[in-house]
Amino acid sequence: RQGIIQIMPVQNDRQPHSMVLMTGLKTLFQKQLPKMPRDYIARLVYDANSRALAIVKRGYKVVGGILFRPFPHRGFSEIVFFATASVDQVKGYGGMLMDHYKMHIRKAYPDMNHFLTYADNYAVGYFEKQGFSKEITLDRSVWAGYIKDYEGGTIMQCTMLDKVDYL
Ligand code: 1VU
Repeated sequence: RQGIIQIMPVQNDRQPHSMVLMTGLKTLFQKQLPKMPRDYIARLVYDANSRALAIVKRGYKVVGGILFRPFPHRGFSEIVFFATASVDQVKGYGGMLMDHYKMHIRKAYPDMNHFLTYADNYAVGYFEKQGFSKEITLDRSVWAGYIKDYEGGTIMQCTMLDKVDYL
């Protein structure tokens, strides 16, 4: 199984394997997002309302991850944390993970077409490449008070089009 990479859905269901992957995600985000308070990252990773996809090597080693909070009744999902491990950056893992996330949302929540995120300023270019824009077309009343507001971040939106097959 050496070198095998999988993308696995993760949530706090108290299963031992999920705990291993959540700890891996927490460690990854704490390392890659050093400006975020460590306990804040831990709290959100283990939160029962958080969902994640992890890029996993050999069944347990987390080398990339996306943590998100779906709001199905509001039609959007917030991307809370997104990172790949330093040694694995610029290998296409980030793009692969974002594509997989879009596909995952389309399957799990067919009526959810919007993603919002507070991007770190230096990651804005990256998110633009993944289809995000600084132009927020979703009405403020839909998301205000739901998503986490970060100082020094730029709010960005991505909208999936019905006619595009992300699956
Ligand atoms: O497709 P191309 O080859 O043309 O481009 C690549 C890559 O060159 C480009 N890219 C960027 N472009 C502009 N600004 C950047 N900062 C940037 N980083 C990469 O994007 C294309 C895809 O690259 P990739 O699929 O190889 O992506 P990585 O695996 O390198 O992952 C990118 C991230 C940003 C996730 C990675 O560099 C990382 O973990 N950085 C540290 C943590 C971070 O900044 N995360 C985002 C913070 S915002 C947040 O968490 C709230 C959501």
